[in-house]
Amino acid sequence: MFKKILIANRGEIALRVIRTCKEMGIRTVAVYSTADRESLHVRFADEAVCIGPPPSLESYLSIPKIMAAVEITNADAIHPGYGFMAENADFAEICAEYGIKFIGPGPDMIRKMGDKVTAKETMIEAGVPVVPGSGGLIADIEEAEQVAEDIGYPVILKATAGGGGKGMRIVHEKDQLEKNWSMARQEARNAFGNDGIYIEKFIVEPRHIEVQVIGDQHGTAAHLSERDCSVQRRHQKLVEESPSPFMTKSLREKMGKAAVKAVKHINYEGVGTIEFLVDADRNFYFMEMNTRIQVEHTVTEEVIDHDLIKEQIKVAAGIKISGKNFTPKLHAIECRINAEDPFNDFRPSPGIITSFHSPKGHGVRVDTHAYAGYQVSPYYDSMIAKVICRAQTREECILKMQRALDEFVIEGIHTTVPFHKLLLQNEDFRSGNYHTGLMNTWKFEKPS
Ligand code: MV4
Repeated sequence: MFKKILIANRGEIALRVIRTCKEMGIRTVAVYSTADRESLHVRFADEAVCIGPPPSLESYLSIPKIMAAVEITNADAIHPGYGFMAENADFAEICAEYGIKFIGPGPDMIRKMGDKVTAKETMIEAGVPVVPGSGGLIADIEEAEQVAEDIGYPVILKATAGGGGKGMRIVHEKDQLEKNWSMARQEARNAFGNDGIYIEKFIVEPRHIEVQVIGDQHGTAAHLSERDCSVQRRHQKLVEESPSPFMTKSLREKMGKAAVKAVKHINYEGVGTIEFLVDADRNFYFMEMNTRIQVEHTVTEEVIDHDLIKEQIKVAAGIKISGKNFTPKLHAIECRINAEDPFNDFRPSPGIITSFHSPKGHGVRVDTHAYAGYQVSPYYDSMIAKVICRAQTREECILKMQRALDEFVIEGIHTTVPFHKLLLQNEDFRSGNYHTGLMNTWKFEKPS
């Protein structure tokens, strides 16, 4: 087992990883920018190294600075958390060159899944259903027209280097294709330095349902059931839950099997997520694979009652997964609390938290690095807390979340707490009858 893990991250996830390391008897190293001097991850780690000024490019995204921190502290592994270095194949490669274990899959796997066309081709090989489409990169507008004609409109143009919604264009009819084709290429070239585009049939009002997976270094793979992440706004998830209210026993079996087949086919090592689009008829299609621990892993932890960071570290250390019971027992919902004003287009609201009281009690978990007096920096992600509730049923879970959010006091900045209170009263959410279009059509207002 590792003796010392450097956590190349900040905020709640850095704290989350430190907690598990402590329980496993592993020493921890925090890295921090000058904006995070007063952060809890710095205080709770055994050692802490300042790696630069507030901008991420000069601190949390600087490979030389992180590797220098590894060197001076003698850490034998790096936990990347999510975001920042988590899906940076070059970083994983440099770790390997230095003999430092990157806690996650190898650089080749990160690259393979990071290129969406390659990922899709790999899933076709594995026998996992994918959205009908071009099956590869489109060379020119003539080919785009041919493919769109064959699969039928509406179609969606996606950048192979994209993901998470970046560089996508929906095309409803033939005479809009040429314009969108050149726009998609241009956008992809500017954003990723790679203008490779592929085409898919556009699935109308899909659900985003993802399956948590784990694979060890000995070829054993398991799925840890699903999460419904359909409540999103501009590709930012707001709420996640498990089980999905749209799930049936048979669909769970089919999606779980497909996810395990995918993991086994690629010989995946680590925790990961297979993202699916699910249409109204419960057809499911592979969308992307995330090769990292995700923000919403906590939802799965609550329903299966296992520490996923612990499983992730064990697998990275070469320990076999075996005999684990990963069946979901409860219902869990996570509300992401962001320092944003939900009544002002979710505008970021950095500043000092003057008062902070987090909810407590049975079935309530709050993962946060915030406290009274904490300064929310404008330099980083606006998520300041995750409230995760668990209960026997979805109905009880919603009631518990409402109670928890009513207890949450955060003063000095705007937060998304009032948004979540309204969402929990929304009829489509309450009935479980929602899809990824919810946030486009639902107009909510500030309560007076
Ligand atoms: C789609 C789609 C419909 N049809 N692909 C958005 C994020 C990126 N991972 C892929 N996305 C989508 N791909 C086809 N063929 C609809 C979306 C989509 C979406 C997906 C999941 C969650 C929220 C979404 C919001 C808008 C569009």
